[in-house]
Amino acid sequence: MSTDTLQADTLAAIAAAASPEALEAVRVSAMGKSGSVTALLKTLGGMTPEERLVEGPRLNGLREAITAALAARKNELESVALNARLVAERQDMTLPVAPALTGSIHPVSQVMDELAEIFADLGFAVATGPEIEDDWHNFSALNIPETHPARAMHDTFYFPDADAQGRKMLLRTHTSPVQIRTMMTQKPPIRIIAPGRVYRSDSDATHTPMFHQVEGLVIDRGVTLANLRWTLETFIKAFFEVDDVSLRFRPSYFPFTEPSVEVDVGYSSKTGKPAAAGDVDKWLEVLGSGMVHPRVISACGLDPNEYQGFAFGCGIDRLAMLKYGMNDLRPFFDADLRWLKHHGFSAFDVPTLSGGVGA
Ligand code: 2NL
Repeated sequence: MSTDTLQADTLAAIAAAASPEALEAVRVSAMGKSGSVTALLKTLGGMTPEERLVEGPRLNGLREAITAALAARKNELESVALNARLVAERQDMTLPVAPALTGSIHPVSQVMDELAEIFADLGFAVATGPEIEDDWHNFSALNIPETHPARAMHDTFYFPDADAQGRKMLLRTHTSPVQIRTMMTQKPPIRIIAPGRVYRSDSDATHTPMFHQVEGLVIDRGVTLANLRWTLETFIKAFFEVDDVSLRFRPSYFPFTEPSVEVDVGYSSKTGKPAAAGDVDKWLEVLGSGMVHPRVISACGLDPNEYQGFAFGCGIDRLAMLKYGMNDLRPFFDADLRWLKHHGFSAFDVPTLSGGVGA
C-alpha cells in the first residue's frame, strides 16, 4: 500500500471513529507495536542513506499527521461526551429537596440567627473577631488584673510561646475582645452584638471546653442603666416569644462593668416558659450585664466623661437549652445525627420578626 493511501485510509478511519474505544482501536492498528505505520517506520532501518533522505521526511510526516488527527479526534469525542453528560445530568433547581438528603440547622446556629434578627431590629450590628487573642484584648483592656483568678492556667488555654511581638497568646475566654477591638476602631455611637466560640479549661455536664457566647455593647453619650433595662427586657420577650416577663435585676460584680447586674428570668414550670409575675414559681439566671467600667472605655482610647455604655453577656448554649428544652450540654458537641435530627431545625425555618424568631 502506498504511503498516501495508508495516510488517507487512516485519517478516514480516525474521522469515522464514533467512540473513544473505536478511536483507540484505530490508534493501535496504525501506531501500535505491530501497527501499519509502525511497520513502515521500521523499514527505514533497511534503506540506503539516499532512500532514507527521501523516505524519512515522508514517513515522519505521515506519523505526525496521524498523531495530530488522533489527538484532535480524541478532543472532539471528549467534548461530545461531556456535552451529552451535561444535558443528561441537568438538575432542576426548582424541584423540592428530597427530605432524606436535607441536613438540619444546629440549635446553636438557630439561636445565633434568632439573636442577630432580634438585635438587628434594635439597631445592633453583628461583630466578629479572632478566637486566638492576646492577653491585652482578652484581659487587661477589660480591667482584669494580672492576679485575677480568670487568668489562672486552669481556666484559660494559653499558647506555650509568645507571638512575634512578645504578646502572650490564648484562646479567648469570652467575646469581649471583639467589643474592645470595635471600640478602638469605630466611633460611637456603637451598637453591636458579638456571638461566637469561646474556650475555657472546664468540662462536666454543664461545662464544655468550647462553648458559645453572645455579648452586646452600646456606647454613646448619655447612656444609662434604664437603657440597659429596656434593651434586655425587649430582647428577652422577643427571644422567648412571650408578651410579658418578670425580670429580677440583682447587683453583682464583674471587673469590666460598674455597677454590675445579673438578670434572672421568672419562669413557670407549668408552661416551661418565662412568665408574668403571678405565674412565676422559679427564677433562672440568664444574663450578666452592667454599665461599662470607665477604665475599659479609657483603655479603648475614648473619654469616659464623654461616653458611657452598657454591656451584657450570656451563654448561647444555655439560651438554646432554656428555649428548646434540652437538659444536657454535652450532646451539643457530639455530632450525633439522631440528636441533630430530633433537636435540629429545617434550613427553611429562617427566624423573622413577623413570623416569629423560633421555628
Ligand atoms: C456573663 C457576663 C458580661 C460583659 C459581659 C463587657 C464587654 C465589654 C465591656 C464591658 Cl467590652 N462588659 N461584657 C459585661 C457584663 C457581663 O457577661 O455572665 N457572661 C456569661
